[in-house]
Amino acid sequence: MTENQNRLNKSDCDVILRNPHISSMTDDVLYHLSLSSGSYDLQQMFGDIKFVCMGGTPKRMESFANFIQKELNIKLPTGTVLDDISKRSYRYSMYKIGPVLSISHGMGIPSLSIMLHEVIKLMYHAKCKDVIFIRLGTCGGIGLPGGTLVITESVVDGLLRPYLETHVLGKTIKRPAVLDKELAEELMDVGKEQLPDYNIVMGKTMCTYDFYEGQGRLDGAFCDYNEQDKLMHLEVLRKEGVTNIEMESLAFAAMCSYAGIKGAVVCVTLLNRLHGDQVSVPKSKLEEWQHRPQELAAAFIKKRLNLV
Ligand code: R2B
Ligand code: URA
Repeated sequence: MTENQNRLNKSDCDVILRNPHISSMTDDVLYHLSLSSGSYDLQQMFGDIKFVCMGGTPKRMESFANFIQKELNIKLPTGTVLDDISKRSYRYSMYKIGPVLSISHGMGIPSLSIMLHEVIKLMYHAKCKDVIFIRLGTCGGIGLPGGTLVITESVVDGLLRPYLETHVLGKTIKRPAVLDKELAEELMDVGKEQLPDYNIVMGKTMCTYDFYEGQGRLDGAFCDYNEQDKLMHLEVLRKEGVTNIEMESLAFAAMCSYAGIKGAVVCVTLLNRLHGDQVSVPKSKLEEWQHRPQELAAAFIKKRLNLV
């Protein structure tokens, strides 16, 4: 099926749903979001979404929801608080604040990919147009101090390959992990202008399937290499231009790109991996750093909405 056949009528939606089965389903259960197309008017509920912001933990995405609500000056009915739309799933948490959806994706590619399948379908059912997806995350820096904001320019896997390799019907398939360059540059410009006190860089993000051995740490339950092996490996990564390591960007970039959605990844470094492995920053500092990607996203959204 061609891209044009899959792309809905432009006036309806511009997400590419590469699945011919969905349009004939009378009820599509978005099980992990606790929503369904048969029981809810998804277009009425979500049709105005323009920005889907996601991050690992339910708490962080709740705090982003509250933050963006204040930043966009969106009033809630007196005496009410933001509601977690997906609370009945006990999997992800999701908040809608005007044109912004704030949603958690858990840790790692499998968790993110389940959520993205359902959110991409949600965009399709809701007939959303011109939606931008942004991952707001944490990472380990390569030669960058803690607190640095890294806007991902390109993504590679643990073998430095720029695509997501996944298994479908017993076959290995490869999907290019591509992010929108112009969006990344726009985020960089907004960051330089609005957040001049923060160290902000654009770089190559390595996405791994594990936090410990997968990222060459010496402090996992297993370690069959020594410190010199680890440092040599990190040095190879640094020479290849890798600026940071995290665990979701590969699937995020591959899935956004395959669905025709502009995607960006903004992560804050929690440590410089050339200096250590343990994340041991004090809680208050950690919270302050984790807020930085949210501040950049808020500044970007306000600019796009002509609120600054
Ligand atoms: C960054 O932090 C998490 C691991 O601690 C993981 O979700 C990631 O990408
Ligand atoms: N998240 C990661 O995946 N790696 C780090 O080193 C820190 C946060």
